[in-house]
Amino acid sequence: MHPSNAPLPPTLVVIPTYDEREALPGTLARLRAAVPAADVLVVDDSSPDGTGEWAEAAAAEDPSVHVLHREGKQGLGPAYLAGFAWGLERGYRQLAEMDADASHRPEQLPRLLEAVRRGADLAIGSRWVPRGSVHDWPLRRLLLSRGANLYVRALLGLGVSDATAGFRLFRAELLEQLIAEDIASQGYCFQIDMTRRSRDLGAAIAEVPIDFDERTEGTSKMSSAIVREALVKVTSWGLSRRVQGLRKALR
Ligand SMILES: Nc1nc2c(ncn2[C@@H]2O[C@H](COP(=O)(O)OP(=O)(O)OP(=O)(O)O)[C@@H](O)[C@H]2O)c(=O)[nH]1
Ligand SMILES: [Mg+2]
Repeated sequence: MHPSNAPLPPTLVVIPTYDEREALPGTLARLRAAVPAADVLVVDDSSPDGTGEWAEAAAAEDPSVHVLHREGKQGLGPAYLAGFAWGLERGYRQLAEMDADASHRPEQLPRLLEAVRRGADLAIGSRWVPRGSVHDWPLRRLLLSRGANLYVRALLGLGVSDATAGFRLFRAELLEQLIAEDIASQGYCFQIDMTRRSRDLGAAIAEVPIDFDERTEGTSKMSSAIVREALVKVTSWGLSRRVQGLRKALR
């Protein structure tokens, strides 16, 4: 736990939203109560259900809440990159990723804060380490997440159990280097891509166990296109890694 008397470095929690009008109010209230010292940036892709307008009203009431509006649904990756750029420009020293649908428990954000306080450059809230868990997920999603992580592990050897996790905290210095790179991944693949690049930059990556709850409000944005993107990119990164390894061995 983050000791409540220790001052928190300027911290921004970035929450991407698309049609999360039902889920966002509860998530935001829990987050503000759990870690009142952290600021929040909602990055909304012009949700048709009015999430952006609701977030705007919340920001007018609470100076710690901010909103970035983007034109049309452009994917999770671009939303995060825009949110990170916004936060880094404003001098935040650590920046978190969190879903709007309360799948990530805001009350467990202190675990990530503590891991970075202890020296990690990137803390990942992980479902697939001891004491990590998933609640109420259908078998299909469990198999997809487990299978994706095993595939990533076999091809990329990241040494991370939950490379697709979306509950994370980055130290600003690492994020500055990452966003200077050309990151084109859009869906889940964005999380794998950020992990891979962090590893290549020599970052200290820590996984902390979290409880992941199935969303109870709103609808999933998960799609077959998102799975396809991850499969194609992870395969091509894995192959080029093998080719590079072979080239080195033949030199
Ligand atoms: N700004 C923005 N946010 C997005 C986009 N796609 C998804 N999100 C948000 O990203 C977060 C994760 O998306 P989810 O739909 O919960 O995806 P998921 O967790 O894989 O799917 P479920 O487990 O079924 O909830 C949520 O807060 C979404 O609202 C997008 O294109 N733009
Ligand atoms: Mg979700």
